[in-house]
Amino acid sequence: MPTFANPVLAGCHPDPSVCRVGEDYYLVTSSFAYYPGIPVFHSRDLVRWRPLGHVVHRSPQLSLTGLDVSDGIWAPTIRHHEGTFYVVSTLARGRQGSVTFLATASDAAGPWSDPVVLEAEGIDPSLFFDEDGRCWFTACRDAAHPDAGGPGELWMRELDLGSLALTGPTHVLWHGAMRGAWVEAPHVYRRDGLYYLIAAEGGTESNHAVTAARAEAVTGPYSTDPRSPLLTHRHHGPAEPIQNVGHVDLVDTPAGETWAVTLGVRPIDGTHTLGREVFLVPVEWTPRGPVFAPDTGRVTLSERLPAGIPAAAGRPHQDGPVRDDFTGTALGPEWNSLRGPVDSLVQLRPGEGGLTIRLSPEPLTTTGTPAFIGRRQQHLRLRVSTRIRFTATAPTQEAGLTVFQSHRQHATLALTVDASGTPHAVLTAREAGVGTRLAAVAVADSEVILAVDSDESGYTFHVEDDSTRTTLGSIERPFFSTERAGGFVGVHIGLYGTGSAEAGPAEADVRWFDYAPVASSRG
Ligand code: 6LW
Repeated sequence: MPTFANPVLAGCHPDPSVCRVGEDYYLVTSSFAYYPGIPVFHSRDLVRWRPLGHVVHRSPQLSLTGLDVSDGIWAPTIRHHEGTFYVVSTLARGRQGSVTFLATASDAAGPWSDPVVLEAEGIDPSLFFDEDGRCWFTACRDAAHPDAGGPGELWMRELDLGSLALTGPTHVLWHGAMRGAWVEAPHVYRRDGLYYLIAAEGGTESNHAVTAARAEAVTGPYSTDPRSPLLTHRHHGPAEPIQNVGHVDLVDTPAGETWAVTLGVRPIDGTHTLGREVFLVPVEWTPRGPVFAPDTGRVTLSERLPAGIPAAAGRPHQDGPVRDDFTGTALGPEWNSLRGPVDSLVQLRPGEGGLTIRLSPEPLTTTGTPAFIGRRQQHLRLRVSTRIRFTATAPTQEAGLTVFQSHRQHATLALTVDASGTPHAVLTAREAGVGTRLAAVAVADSEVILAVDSDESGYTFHVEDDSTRTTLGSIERPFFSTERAGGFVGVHIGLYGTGSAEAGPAEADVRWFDYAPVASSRG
């Protein structure tokens, strides 16, 4: 039986939502404080996903300034109805608290509309288009209900498609199946005349689970599916390669099957660094409701291909080009900045190739927009390297590579100068905001290769000039894990440049950036 490899989208892509239009599937994920926001992917087979664009791609569609990297844009839902794509999402923990918004587009690649703010409390919004053409908005919020077994409450209101405003009464739908746990990530589906409300419970960590309820009318009353949880790895033990599964969205295929996308993580010895990734799971509808992974009862690293999909879809993914020499007219879709665009700080050199990084006084340690671009780490075994030319004029100027978990937790391998003006490459680790200089080596040339090797044990940093290669040191992998750093994101690896205002303007030239996966059974 032809199979494919899970995850279908590796690296930090949590809270997946999927819809189908004819033969085409579209998927969105959370993007937190990274910019552009809400990546949109396209697929014809549910297995191979290609980046298409972003929903939040113009500034200032939404302001992410001042936010922790794990706050910001959470859990979008994508739907398509009569020629229009709809995405609803929340800007969580922003300056005005949590703000729920809706954006529309006729082409999922964009341009997307400016966000329309919805008067909606809570997070994890979703839309359900019923057969009569009415559109129902659901989300989860703090419960203030005597029946609530936990802090979460799923609620619903109608969305008026003309005015794009919520209208009519609020319907309280459900408080979950697992007493005491927060219920979130609701999506409504209609099957054989019944409405199914599928949610996540237990939190996005090891107790994560999929639960369900159903009703005869879209607004309820919903009764709990007694089989809940319908999918969880919470009891599978630490040897299970995929953990924390939950937060599903379902899609029907043209061949008549149903599949779910779910988030999950691949820990090693109890910690994960790549973030929550997207896994694909078969679903079978029965008179009692959906059955997830009917053959195995679990999300697996190898899964049968959806019906009607050619075996070629299951072959190992062709990774994108290893080398980015920045010869395009824009940065590729894999590149992100923090909390807003960096057009004035990180610039392509048209015609010539390469990248200019203008050092910014904003360091990586704040919640602003530093001169930084990074891409998700999607492979555990990996070599990232960059050829960079930079001559600092003061020790407060630095430019180089960063392995970035958050503004409090990251490592930098930077070109700078010491107090006597001698050029150095310096490896620094920052944990909980406290920086520790781990190693420094004098460099003879202003142009060097900075490199980092990642594997199961950690990250090892090197500097190379034309004649020598020096290893500065290693940082153990758990240092960058979500378990240690907290929050909701995985590692980004990228380029940055920072310098104090007194040191004056300075630029670093990046010739190229390589992202080279190393063959590994773990992907
Ligand atoms: C997401 C919610 C969650 O909105 O994490 O723990 C949030 N639960 O479902 C961010 O991914």
